Amino acid sequence: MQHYFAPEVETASREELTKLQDQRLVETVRRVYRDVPYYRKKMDAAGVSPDDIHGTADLHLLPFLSKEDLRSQYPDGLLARPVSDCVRIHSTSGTTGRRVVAYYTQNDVDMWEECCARALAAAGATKEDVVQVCYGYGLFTGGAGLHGGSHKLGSLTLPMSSGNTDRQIQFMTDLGATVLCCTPSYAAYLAETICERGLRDQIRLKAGIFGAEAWTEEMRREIEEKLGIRAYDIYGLTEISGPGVAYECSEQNGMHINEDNFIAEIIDPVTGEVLPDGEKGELVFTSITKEAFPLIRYRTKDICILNREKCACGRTFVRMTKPLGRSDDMLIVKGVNVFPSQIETVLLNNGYPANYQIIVTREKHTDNIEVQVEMTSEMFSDSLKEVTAREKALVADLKAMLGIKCDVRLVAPKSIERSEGKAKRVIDKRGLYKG
Ligand code: DLL
Repeated sequence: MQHYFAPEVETASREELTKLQDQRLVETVRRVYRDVPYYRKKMDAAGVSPDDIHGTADLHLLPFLSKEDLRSQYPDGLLARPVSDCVRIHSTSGTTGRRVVAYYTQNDVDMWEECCARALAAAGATKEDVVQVCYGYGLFTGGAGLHGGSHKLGSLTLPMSSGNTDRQIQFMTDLGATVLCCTPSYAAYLAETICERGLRDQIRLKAGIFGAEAWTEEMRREIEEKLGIRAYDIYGLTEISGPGVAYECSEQNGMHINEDNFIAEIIDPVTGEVLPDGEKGELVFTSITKEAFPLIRYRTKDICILNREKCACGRTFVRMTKPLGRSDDMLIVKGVNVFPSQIETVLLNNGYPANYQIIVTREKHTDNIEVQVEMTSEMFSDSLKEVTAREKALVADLKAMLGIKCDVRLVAPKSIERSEGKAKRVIDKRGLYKG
């Protein structure tokens, strides 16, 4: 049986959806032009006036917005409402200067939570369910988003946050959790631990909603088999609201984008040209209902394909594939967004040369990141004790910068292979992106 949270919009006709998007886009563009000087300047520079925008067909006239724009306006330069109208912030992982702060009014929180409620309902959840949320709570959007969605649905919510596997499993069994929300790598770890401890027949899970990082179909099958559940993907990003921008349905064949709130486009990441449905390119979102932090043509850097074919679940919202890669070099390690440039900054600040390599591996569902960096010839003559102390200091500085622990290996000068073209800084052995 299909569960919908908002069938009137989730199954609206294409004509109805386009009409709604046209009207909301026109209103949003007028509002940002009037209320956000940064948008006004950008639109003026591109020679576009709000009067040129009559609907989605005119979207391509508007300039793109990038993460660099957002960072340049840190923390509140893009606010379209006074701070006093806002009730919440969330923020991307990363360090000062790298962080993006997203503001929410109460209506923004309600819209976002409804998107998450739709995702839960699409995974079969109802008010009878017990939803265990083990995404992190706090600045990260995972915990708050699914928590709010579960409330909206009327399910019993277990606000576990991340970590403490023993307690997770105890609550899961004692309170009879039926829906699990966490990152796919943590789901795989929980599944393995539950099987190892012989607890499989004590859990009542029927579905899982896993996202925030790339995962493969093989991983889906493994989790589904080990836990005896159906595992659904969920996509989102802090800037656009958080999880629930798009969600999988019973067909498990692409994620439906909440088109009453977000307009999706696929562009060529190099030329910026809009590509037709079915072609692979960078996903771009325009929010059409957000009040505090509206984003116009925001470049996600996620490489995807859009599919507008009819879905057997009855939903008419366009579907996006899982992200098939990134058009920048951002890595997601242990659920945290990591830019190689952050690591380079720490190395250079500590007097190391820019000859380094970042090796990301996954063992038993846990990500590991190792930074190999060449010592200078002066450092190379240090005693073993001094080298160990240097490694320890780097581990601490990297942790402070990234928020996660990296292993550090100091290697001899000139031992990292030089490349004739672009240096290969990152070796990601996890094989997460397919396609
Ligand atoms: O990861 C929001 C989220 C929380 C989504 C919980 C799903 C569940 P950020 O930390 O801002 O927000 O990271 C956003 O994560 O641009 C993608 O590259 C990646 N990402 C998010 N969901 C998926 C997914 C949250 N299902 C960035 N598959 C995005 C692959 C994903 N990558």
